[in-house]
Amino acid sequence: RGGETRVGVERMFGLMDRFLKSDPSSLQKDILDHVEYTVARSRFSFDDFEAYQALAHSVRDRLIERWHDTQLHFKKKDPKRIYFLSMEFLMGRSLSNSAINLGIRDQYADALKELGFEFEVLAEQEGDAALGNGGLARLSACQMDSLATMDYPAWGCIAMILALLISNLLRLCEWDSTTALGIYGLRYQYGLFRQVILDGYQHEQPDYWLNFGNPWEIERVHVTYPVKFYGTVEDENFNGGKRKVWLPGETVEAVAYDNPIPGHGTRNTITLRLWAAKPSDQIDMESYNTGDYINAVVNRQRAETISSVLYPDDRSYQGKELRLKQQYFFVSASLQDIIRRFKDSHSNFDDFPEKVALQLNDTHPSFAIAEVMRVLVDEEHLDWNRAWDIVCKIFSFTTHTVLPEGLEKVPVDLLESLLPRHLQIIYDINFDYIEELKKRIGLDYDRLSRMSIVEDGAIKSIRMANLAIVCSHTVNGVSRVHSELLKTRVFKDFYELWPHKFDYKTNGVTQRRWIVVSNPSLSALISKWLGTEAWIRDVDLLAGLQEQAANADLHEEWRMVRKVNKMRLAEYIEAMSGVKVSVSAMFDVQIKRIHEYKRQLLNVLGIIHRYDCIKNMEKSDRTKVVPRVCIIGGKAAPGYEIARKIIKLCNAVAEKINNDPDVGDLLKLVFIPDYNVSVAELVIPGADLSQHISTAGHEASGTGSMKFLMNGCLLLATEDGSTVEIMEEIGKDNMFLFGAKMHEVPALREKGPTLKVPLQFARVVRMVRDGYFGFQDYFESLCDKVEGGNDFYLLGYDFQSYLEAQAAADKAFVDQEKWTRMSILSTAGSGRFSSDRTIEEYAEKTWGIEPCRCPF
Ligand code: H53
Repeated sequence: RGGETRVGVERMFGLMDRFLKSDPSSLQKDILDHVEYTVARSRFSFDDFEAYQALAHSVRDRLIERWHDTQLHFKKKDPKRIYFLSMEFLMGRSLSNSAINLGIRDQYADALKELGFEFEVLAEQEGDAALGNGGLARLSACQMDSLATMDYPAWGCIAMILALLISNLLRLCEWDSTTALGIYGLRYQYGLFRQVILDGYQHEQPDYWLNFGNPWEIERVHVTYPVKFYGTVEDENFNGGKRKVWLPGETVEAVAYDNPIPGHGTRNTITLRLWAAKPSDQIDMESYNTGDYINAVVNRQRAETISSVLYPDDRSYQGKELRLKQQYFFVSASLQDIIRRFKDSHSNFDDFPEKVALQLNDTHPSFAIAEVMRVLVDEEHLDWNRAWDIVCKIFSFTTHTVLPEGLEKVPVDLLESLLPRHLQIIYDINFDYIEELKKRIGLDYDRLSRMSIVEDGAIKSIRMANLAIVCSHTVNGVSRVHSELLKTRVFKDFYELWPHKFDYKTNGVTQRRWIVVSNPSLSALISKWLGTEAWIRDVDLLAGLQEQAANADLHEEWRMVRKVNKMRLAEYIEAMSGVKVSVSAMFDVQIKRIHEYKRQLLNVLGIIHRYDCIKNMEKSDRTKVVPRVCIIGGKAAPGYEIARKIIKLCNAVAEKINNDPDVGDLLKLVFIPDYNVSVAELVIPGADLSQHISTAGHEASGTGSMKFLMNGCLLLATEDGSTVEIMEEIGKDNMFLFGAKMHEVPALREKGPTLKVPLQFARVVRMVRDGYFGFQDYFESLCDKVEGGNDFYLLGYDFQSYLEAQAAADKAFVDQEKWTRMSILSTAGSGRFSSDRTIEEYAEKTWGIEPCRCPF
């Protein structure tokens, strides 16, 4: 057989072109072949969508080619493996990003032109992959781009047969699908809901994003694992003693879907492996034998619901069983994959901590801790202490929030029925840990109870963050101030006990997506003025623009690029909302999830104030007003009433202002529906000013600010999360800062109703209360939230300084030279906020991995 295989391999290898060609006619042929054989349309008759599908498959072929090479290289080198576990990824579209990272976007554009198609137009045909809610999910996507670009070893389970054959031929070591970094997630069938605005209210529609197929994923029918739930735990005799055995009641199959993620300027192409739930192969003979065939099939089918829908609330976890099932399903499948791979080349677990590191992206995958213990103790029969020692060496944990409702708690009742063995394990971990704790801190029962993994109370729960902290060697926040808050408030008790565990990694975003893909003309301008494209991989080079910040020629070109982006955005606004806006007005943008702490309401009340001022000023004075187009976008979690009301208020105010002839082009307000990654790619390059106005001490980081900064948009911001560090990079004078500082907030809150608020604030709230914008009853509770001592997020207190910051922005905008200089300095100072830097910090300080560049 060996001989036969060798001959076969040589024949096969002889037939293979080493690399697919990327000259225009090869690309054209490829695309047309895909039209004919993949999309199954005639090459003489296909529309834009079909052309997109063919194009995507042609790009995918090239991705797969590099992906194979990367995996073989990693296999040969066998470096340390880091596994990144995240329940959410917001990938957006893939076509442009992939073609640019592969370095063949322009070749495709030329090839398509001759066929009568525009690359850009086809790229628009792609829907967003929205397998996540907000900042955390988009951050994960940016981090993947950096991991690939910086050549960090990332795994993939490639077309194994071919890989085996090639590795035989090349006399590489045996292929065992060894991988070096795994990024795992869930393949939700329904992504984040689509937001439709009807009469100003948010309505949610399901996002069945797979309806039109997904050319970027590869289904791995042979990579499946059983995931078990429910059942009972029994004692069993073992080696003269007893041991626990879990007898699960339900089994669901996890199937892998691999998504190749290309780096930029490198052949390295890594894998995002997403799990989908499928009915298990195990047949419930009982039901079939009793003749209940239909019900048996229907019950099996229900398994798929586990991965069917993404939870649309990114911070309050209401102890829903399905959510818990998703978490465990994800964790169990990923760990089976990881452990199987490890065992393929190791006969025991001695080297596990040297070969495997597990990154918990927020608390969502924290059940991985209990699951590793369960597998090591119950299945691999390791002694408890040895298993615990391994667990403490492999986990690291990133927390993304300071909000108490963001810290997950899982009701014990629920866990007891769904994962009875895991509950026992968590109790056992907690018992040992509390005993140890008593030795360290004595019998301080208050503190012991605060630090316990198990929370006693009306609803007994497991505190997932405590579990993650106890078992991780490193716990990091996502900005410096966030980390300070963790140390001094949220996790103070833990920090005092284990100061060495805590550090911070300031978030970053990828300049490939947020400048190169979304703002190609700015990208070209930057390369021209820096004389190199090297900044795309080495973003610190952007600092070179500082020297040119006063150059009149650059100013002119910079303004031209910004104007064209604004025109593109203005067209979109008109198409979406029917509102015509003037591009000479200042485009003032706030796009993010709607949340009270992010204070979209402060923005709307500020707009009402501006409107009120215009209405009440002498006609002759109106010429002094700096025209504004205020743009707000974002989704509210479906059950979050106040957030929904903020959306409605925004639309009600827009309706009034946009139809008021007194105001004309001086003020417009637009609510952009269905905010997502693609919309952000359009809006951010066209923004002059962007708002990041959370109550200080509430935004762990905020990454939107970084995207605007890179694009030369000025920031109007409170000192919170990332904006503090942005201020340190570009200087206070290049931003419009306002508001209470983080350390002032608690004392201000104490004042309650005695806290002084400016008259203008009372006046604008009164306008809403009095029904000036209609819907008086509906808005009443919204107004109550910010008055009468209820103003938890300090809108009233910050209002005055907010208006002053807005006035400063107006003044600066009038001086276009000053504004352009500030804009250039913003881009020039954005280098620190690249996810390349963040990932390098994780790799060096937390994971201990090194780049592993594919040499081909
Ligand atoms: O994570 C972002 C931060 C942002 C924070 C956000 C986040 C979620 O998107 C979801 C859950 C959660 O606990 C935190 O709100 O400040 O920039 C990435 O770190």
